[in-house]
Amino acid sequence: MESTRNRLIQLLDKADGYVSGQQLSEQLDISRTAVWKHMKELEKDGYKIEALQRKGYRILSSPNKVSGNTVQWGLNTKWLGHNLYHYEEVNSTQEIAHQLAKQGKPHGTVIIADEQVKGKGRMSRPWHSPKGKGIWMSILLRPDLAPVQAPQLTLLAATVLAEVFAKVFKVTPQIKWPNDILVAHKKVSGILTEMQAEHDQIQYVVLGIGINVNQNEDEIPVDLRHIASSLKVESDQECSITDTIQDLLHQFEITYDQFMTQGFQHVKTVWEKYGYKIGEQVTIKTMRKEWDAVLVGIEPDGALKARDINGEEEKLYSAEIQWGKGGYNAK
Ligand code: BT5
Repeated sequence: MESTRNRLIQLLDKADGYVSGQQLSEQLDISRTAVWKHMKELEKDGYKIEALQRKGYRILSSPNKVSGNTVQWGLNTKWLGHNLYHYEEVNSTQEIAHQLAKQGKPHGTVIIADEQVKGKGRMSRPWHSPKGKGIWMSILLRPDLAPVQAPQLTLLAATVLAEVFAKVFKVTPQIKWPNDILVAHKKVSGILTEMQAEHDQIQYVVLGIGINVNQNEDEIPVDLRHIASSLKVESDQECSITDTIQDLLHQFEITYDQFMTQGFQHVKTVWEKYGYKIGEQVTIKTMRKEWDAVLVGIEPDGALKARDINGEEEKLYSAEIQWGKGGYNAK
């Protein structure tokens, strides 16, 4: 939605000071009265705008709420999130992303909700997405990749989340294969990658990202409290959801573009730096057998590589990984 209002925000954002009504009306190709009306709309959205007679307009502050405007105001990306949909309440941003994908919406479209009433994890597991407490977001991608490479995007997204959590929240994140981000052994974020493919070519991918940002401990459902946490609990700071979305989109775009031009190696290196239990001994359980092994790292096809006591290496695509007694298990 490159709407006039978004472009207006971008112009004000880029300006170092005031922008005259005349300039805005020329650049946006609308009347000065229309410019003024847009300003009134922005004020309704919570922006504080200063309008001085001979100087023009200046944004003094943006509202502390998530909206299409607030996310795009100051968003430092070239293609990601320029087409952005924000909803107060949805069943699942994944559902909406699939609908938009089928309508032909472009690569880089982003869908964000304040609340999901049917948020979902893998294998239709529920994902708790309470109002205003986290980031519930889906990114529509149209990568020129073969379907077997899709898991790389999950791994890539995990590295982006880990890097942003470390930098912004000053926590020590770990990535638990295949799709969880943990802080202090508890899950603060999960990724759900869904794909539509035809003739050995990806049509589109919907990358769902759920992040517990501002929940207090007692706001995490009792049955999840032993395995789940929030960035607020772990970092002791409440953060702006809008700023965090912007940081994530900025970092995601850089990492994605680098991956498309230079390949998987960088993602692999960063992933393994944050990889949970990498280099450590665990017990692996599959349908066929159970054995002790050391987790070695990840493979370009998204598999987890493990080495058993005889030095034999095996690639895992689906397995239960256990450590210690009653530890938190990966599937
Ligand atoms: C995931 O699944 O971790 C993927 C979560 C993806 C959520 C995003 S939000 C935006 C987009 N729209 C959606 O509808 N989904 C995506 P999985 O690995 O299957 O983990 C699911 C399990 O995590 C559940 O069975 C619970 O045990 C646990 N869980 C549920 N809600 C949680 C939460 N808010 N925080 C931590 N753990 C949670």
